[in-house]
Amino acid sequence: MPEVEVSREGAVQTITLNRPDKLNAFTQTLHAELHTALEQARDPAVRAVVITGAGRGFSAGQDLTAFGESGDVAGMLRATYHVNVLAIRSLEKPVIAAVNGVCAGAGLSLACACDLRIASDAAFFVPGFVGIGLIPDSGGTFFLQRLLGTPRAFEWMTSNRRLTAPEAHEWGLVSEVVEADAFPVRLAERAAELALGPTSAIAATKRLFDQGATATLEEQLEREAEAQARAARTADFREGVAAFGEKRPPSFSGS
Ligand code: T3D
Repeated sequence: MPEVEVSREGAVQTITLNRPDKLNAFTQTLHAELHTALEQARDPAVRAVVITGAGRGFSAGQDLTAFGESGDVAGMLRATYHVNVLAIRSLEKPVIAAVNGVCAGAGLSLACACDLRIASDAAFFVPGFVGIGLIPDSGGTFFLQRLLGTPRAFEWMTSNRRLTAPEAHEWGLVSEVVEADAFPVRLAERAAELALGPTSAIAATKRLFDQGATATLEEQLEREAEAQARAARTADFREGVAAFGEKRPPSFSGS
């Protein structure tokens, strides 16, 4: 059985982590298959990506039965988690973490690497790392600090407190909480909505926010000016303005 399943509905590619018996904990195979799936998502025909989990988990992080097998923890992180986190950030389209269930350790880091998080009300979030004497890796310290602010992120990551989906929403960790029964439908709706958007402008927005995290105002103003000049040359911009003038919804092609 594949440890990652990939499906496509229109312009939306869904990547499902598929080790439900182990709450989709990461193995070398899962990392490799996730990487292949993220490579497939580079196809320009894909305009939104959803990452979710099979069964009652999103992901419980590293499979602890296979932890540090090679003895080279840093090397393993670089070769697996880092590659996939960077692949998500470099995808020129929105990536949604559809947090269907428990989300812990590096599973939490992976969800935070995505552009937005939508949670089922059955989901909960657990730092995991501190529970076994580790630090939040795979971008955990980077993304959580930005999403939650240092005091809250630090307090949470050092407490191993279990956060419910409504609490995660209140904290701004997830943008939406949906009743478990309605989750697949709402998710498909939100992903389709994003896939119908002006994909290249959305990709540029994603890149600018990433760059903005460490830029000066002057640098960021310059990047925005250049990106806007490119956006103003796209077919989607022409279509957006035409649709506005004709008082109809725009039909964006993503180009
Ligand atoms: O070198 C490196 O690898 C460094 C990288 C580190 C990255 C990390 O992610 S470190 C953090 C690893 N994750 C954890 O520490 C979380 C461990 N899991 C838990 O604390 C709990 O399972 C949860 C809070 C996530 C969920 O609790 P609960 O009660 O809902 O489920 P459960 O009964 O504990 O788990 C269900 C099954 O999944 C169970 O298997 P079994 O007994 O039915 O055969 C459990 O052992 C398995 N499972 C859960 N998490 C993991 C796991 N198996 C392997 N690895 C796991 N991480």
